[in-house]
Amino acid sequence: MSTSPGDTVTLSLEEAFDLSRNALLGAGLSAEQAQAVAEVIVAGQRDECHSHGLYRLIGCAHSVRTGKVNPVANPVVVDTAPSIVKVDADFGFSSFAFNKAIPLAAEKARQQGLAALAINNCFHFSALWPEVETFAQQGFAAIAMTPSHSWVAPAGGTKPVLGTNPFAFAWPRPQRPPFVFDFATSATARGEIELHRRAGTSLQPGLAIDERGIPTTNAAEALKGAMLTFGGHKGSALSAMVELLAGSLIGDMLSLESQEFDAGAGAAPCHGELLLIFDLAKFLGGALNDNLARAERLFDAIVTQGARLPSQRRYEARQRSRKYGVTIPKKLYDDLVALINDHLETSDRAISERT
Ligand code: NDP
Ligand code: PYC
Repeated sequence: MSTSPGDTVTLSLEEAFDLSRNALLGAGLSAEQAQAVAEVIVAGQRDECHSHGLYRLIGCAHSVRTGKVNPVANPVVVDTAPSIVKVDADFGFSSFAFNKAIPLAAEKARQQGLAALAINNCFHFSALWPEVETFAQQGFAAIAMTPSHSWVAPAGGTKPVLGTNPFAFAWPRPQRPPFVFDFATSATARGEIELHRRAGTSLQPGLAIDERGIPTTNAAEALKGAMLTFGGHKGSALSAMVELLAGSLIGDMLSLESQEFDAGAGAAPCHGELLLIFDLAKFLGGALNDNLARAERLFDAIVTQGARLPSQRRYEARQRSRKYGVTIPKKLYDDLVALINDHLETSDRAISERT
């Protein structure tokens, strides 16, 4: 670990993982769940997706402390239909349940050509790209989507109804990392606004309105008011689709219901997630390689004019982080150490009260 005069701390990926795992174990998560959650958080920080990196540990610990998250969740994978897998996350964090369901979902996609994986009853705080990327690394194309809490006003409205509802896609590429995009259907992720609030910086215009429905660039006001969708009515409709497919279709909570279930506790959203996994070989048979090559033509036509592919920044950040470690604000590092120390003090006190 090293500190710099610029008030930042640099950690190796191993140190970042140990810090995360210790914070999660200290919060009371089982070893298996802490492992799965630490992995997704460190992956976010490693790829410089700051809104879903180490800062999320604070929210995870809080979510466990509220008593809502099941710290010893035991996800159960259910073979629901020839092309449908469901996993009941047992009110633990989604990543743990997702990991358990990967093998059956991949097997079904290979058999049927297309498989749906529904995660139910999960607390969800993470980025979706690690999940679609996992499937693309096995040669599949994949889509993922999930609701959140009702923080976002529909286009033309001022009251929060929709979640920030991310949508992610991955496409496998021969001898290259997959093509991946992953974004909220709100104009930005709520995590970005929370990072602005922590840093005391202003938002770009067009992201949110305050409680009176007036546009604001003040992060605290935006968090109290409503976020806006990206692309106006287009983001609004996509967001509603996410509510329907990753909520109603899989028998789980809408963002509105997740917010009600939270009842002011401030825990991570609790709902479901839907993934669709496509087996290219099953779709294309002997034409697989030709069509992968046609896809490469598309990517070439994008990058040769100077545009970049989504995920390119992330892959570059990944290389950097592997070499130099990850850099976070010193305030965040101090908050995380304080989180671990608080847990240690609480458990010391509990032991001395018992003896
Ligand atoms: P952004 O608006 O930053 O968009 C991210 C996507 O767009 C990435 O795939 C990114 O690639 C790509 N991108 C950005 N700029 C360009 C460009 N100039 N050219 C091409 N591609 C570009 O993300 P959001 O703030 O909307 O979301 C951030 C994260 O928050 C997501 O990972 C999402 O899953 C997560 N999230 C999770 C929620 C949950 O409920 N679990 C809710 C909402 C969001 P690259 O990464 O390479 O820059
Ligand atoms: O950043 O919008 C967000 C978010 C919601 C749940 C997890 N991340």
